[in-house]
Amino acid sequence: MKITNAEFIISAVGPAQYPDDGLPEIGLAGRSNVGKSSLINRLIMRKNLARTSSQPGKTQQLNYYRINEDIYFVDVPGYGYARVSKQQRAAWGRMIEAYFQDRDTLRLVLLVIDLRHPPTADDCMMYDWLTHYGVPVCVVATKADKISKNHWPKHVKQVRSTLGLRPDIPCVLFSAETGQGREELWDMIVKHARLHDNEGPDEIED
Ligand SMILES: Nc1nc2c(ncn2[C@@H]2O[C@H](COP(=O)(O)OP(=O)(O)OP(=O)(O)O)[C@@H](O)[C@H]2O)c(=O)[nH]1
Ligand SMILES: [Mg+2]
Repeated sequence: MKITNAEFIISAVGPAQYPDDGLPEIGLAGRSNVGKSSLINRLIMRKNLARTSSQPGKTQQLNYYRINEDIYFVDVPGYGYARVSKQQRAAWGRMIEAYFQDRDTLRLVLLVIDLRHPPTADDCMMYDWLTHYGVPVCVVATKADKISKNHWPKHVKQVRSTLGLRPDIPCVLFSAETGQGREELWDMIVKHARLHDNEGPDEIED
């Protein structure tokens, strides 16, 4: 994928602030600090467009990035961070539920998991929830650079079995550090975003 343009659009706290131009969206879900923002930066080859932090739990809004005037990446606040209040957690839950459940332009959710460790109970809950609502999911097992290559298959197997991944749900190995998995992920994204394009009502072919 050739990136000609990538820009930050808005930090949205609710539906009223979501863009209304109908472009397809790819959502990023995953534990706090797992590497969602780093993944976006690597996909679009920008060092720091999506804000990354060493302070987990900092992303509290839905951050919209528009790529090539074609598609949005939506960086969703991470879950499972212990040091947030009950009220914050409840507000987070309402916000992401409203987004994942009701957003018509959402084409695919990249569920980002740390390849090094078995998925947490929160990861499993998120996977179950997304599939329950029929949201197309691609699991991305990131930080692959942190473990040696010969251990990858064992870890991928663990991710698949702990989440109880359906065979038709892909699990892509990724590293924001090395760029591994970038092409595979773009193929997935293009496929899902184009599905919508091809079905769009005003698609005229000659
Ligand atoms: N080695 C390595 N480090 C990574 C990778 N991806 C992310 N990191 C590091 O992990 C930390 C968290 O990354 P972020 O991208 O900010 O994580 P996040 O999921 O966006 O975090 P929140 O916004 O708090 O939910 C940073 O220090 C990154 O540099 C990776 O593929 N390999
Ligand atoms: Mg982030």
